[in-house]
Amino acid sequence: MSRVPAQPRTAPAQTRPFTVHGEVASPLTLSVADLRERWDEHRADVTFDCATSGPQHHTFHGPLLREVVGLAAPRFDPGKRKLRSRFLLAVSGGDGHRTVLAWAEIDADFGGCPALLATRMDDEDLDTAGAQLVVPTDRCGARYISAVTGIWVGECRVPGGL
Ligand SMILES: Nc1nc2c(c(=O)[nH]1)N[C@H]1C(S)=C(S)[C@@H](COP(=O)(O)O)O[C@H]1N2
Ligand SMILES: [Mo]
Repeated sequence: MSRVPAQPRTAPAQTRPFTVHGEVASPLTLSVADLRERWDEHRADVTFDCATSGPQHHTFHGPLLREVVGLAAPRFDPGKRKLRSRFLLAVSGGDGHRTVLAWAEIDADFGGCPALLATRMDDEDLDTAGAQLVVPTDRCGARYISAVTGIWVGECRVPGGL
């Protein structure tokens, strides 16, 4: 009886890490494995509507976006709610799709949205695909950015204004 040679044990393929950068004291470079290991895992059962393919249902797992971005320490005084409410997050995917959230949407003192950076979608770990932004309070799917490559954090400035 011939023996099938054992498959070499290789670590699962990983995408490039993504960055949390901008007006932050401690910029971060994180893999999906880092997200899994360094923060508490939350779960979101969501249904969102896609303009082209209709309602989509998924179960996501991953850390809260506000906890991950919090570790990068956005350059606001955490005790000053009005200053926190000026901050924006721009989340980019590898294909150029991008979106913005206000920090206040996810801040527990404001909108309190439990947005996730998912490490798992349904039965699939996202180490190969890349982390996915999950905005459970959104009715439509456009902000569920897949294969996240970067999160820019910074203060909203009004062009030409005070
Ligand atoms: N990187 C990236 N993420 C994306 C998009 C995209 O074009 N690029 N499309 C969004 C839109 S419009 C929808 S409806 C959902 C679709 O998610 P699904 O492919 O899991 O159904 O992904 C979102 N995330
Ligand atoms: Mo969509």
